[in-house]
Amino acid sequence: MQTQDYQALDRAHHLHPFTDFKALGEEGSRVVTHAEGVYIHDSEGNRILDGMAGLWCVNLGYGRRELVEAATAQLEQLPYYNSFFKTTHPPAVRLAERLCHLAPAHINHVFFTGSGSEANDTVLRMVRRYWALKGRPDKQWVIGRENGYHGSTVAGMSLGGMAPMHGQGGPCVPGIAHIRQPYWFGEGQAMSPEAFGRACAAALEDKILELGEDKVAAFIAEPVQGAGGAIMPPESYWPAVKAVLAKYDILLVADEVICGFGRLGEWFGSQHYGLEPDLMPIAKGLSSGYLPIGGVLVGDRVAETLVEEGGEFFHGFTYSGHPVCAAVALRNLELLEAEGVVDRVREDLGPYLAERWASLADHPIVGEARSLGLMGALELVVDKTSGQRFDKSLGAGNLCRDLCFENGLVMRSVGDTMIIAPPLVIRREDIDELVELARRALDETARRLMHAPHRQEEPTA
Ligand code: PXG
Repeated sequence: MQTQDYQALDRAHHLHPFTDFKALGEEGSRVVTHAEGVYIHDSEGNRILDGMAGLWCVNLGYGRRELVEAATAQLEQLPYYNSFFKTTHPPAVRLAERLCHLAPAHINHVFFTGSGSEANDTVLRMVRRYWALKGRPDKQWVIGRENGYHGSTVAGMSLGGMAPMHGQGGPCVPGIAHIRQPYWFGEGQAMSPEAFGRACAAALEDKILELGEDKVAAFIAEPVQGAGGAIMPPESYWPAVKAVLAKYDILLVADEVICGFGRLGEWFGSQHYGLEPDLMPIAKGLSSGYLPIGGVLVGDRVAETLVEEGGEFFHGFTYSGHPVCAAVALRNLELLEAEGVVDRVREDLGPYLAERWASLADHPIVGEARSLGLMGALELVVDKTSGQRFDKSLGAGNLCRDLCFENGLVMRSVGDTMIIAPPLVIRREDIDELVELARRALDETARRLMHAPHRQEEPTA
């Protein structure tokens, strides 16, 4: 089949996630056919540097034989069995043990799911169950953040703070509230980053008092917001949030679906910020995306109550701890460990990316270049000194993303924020290439937009 044949069938039958179906049908999808290392290849013969590790997940890069062999061996041995009704199987047991070994010392249990969204559905049920068992069934509210992302199931999107998602197919799950995000570049520049971080934590306390200080079960947040725009909070933010949660005895859920498994140079993003979460939803990098698997890592406080006082927890999925997915995840963790990938991100690749990425800050349409570990963002602006954004109608971010793709780089856009999160096995020379390709796309974006009429947004009052 040729590209056009795939596109015609795709248009006729395939409804893509997060997609304007009609617009895609008119344009035609890009057909990705194979991949190797940090590169994907399309049906037109283009080789493209994957600056997004698929969708923040292919941490070990493409084409790892070891993962293929782990899957094949397990498919032959036991392709499926469940872990309901008092049964288990070796891959689930071994993966559970390995995960708890890698997790912080106070985390010794895991509940498996098929995805990050299912992990967050599990979180919502588990925190409410925990407080009910503690004799405090009034502690029901969960606080999330505007522009946070926790998945696309009904509970996942309700916990997340993506307004366009809330606007479709509602109403959301009751008992979930949101507070402002610690996005200094976008919302906090009237203050110093440190003062802004504290103000965002104060918003958490205000919300708790508004809902009732005895009524809040948990706070859920990504250590660094991923889908919201690679937003690293000011250093003052997490310590202040932790203090508020301790004051009102509220559980912390650190959503590690993106930050986990080395992205920020630690096994879990929580460790970078010194968080001690009660629950950590995981997915994506757990299997480097080779097969779908997720879970919730459960700290001792919650686990002991569920185990000792719980009786049956009426929750679970057909594919909870799927043996083939678990075998691949286990092998993935072994390889990340054996190859020292996480340490290399922290000690070498993260600092190297930080230095090279920061070099883009001098570009005329870049208002900020930030990174942590192997996650980076660029803020596109029409005027560097004022930080003024391009007029929304110009779609600067999407234009830049499309130009990247045409020039051999996957860089994602969230509004006018450009994002990278490459495979963790990227080498220094690939980072050089990535930065070079990004600069070329910025040049071309600037060339096209600087001549466009209405290039800047009307200042708001
Ligand atoms: N939590 C976080 C922090 C995520 O980033 C999920 C939960 C849900 O995981 P599943 O496996 O159910 O998709 C995610 C997923 C994007 C993008 O465009 C990000 C995600 C998914 C799809 C697109 O950045 N993150």
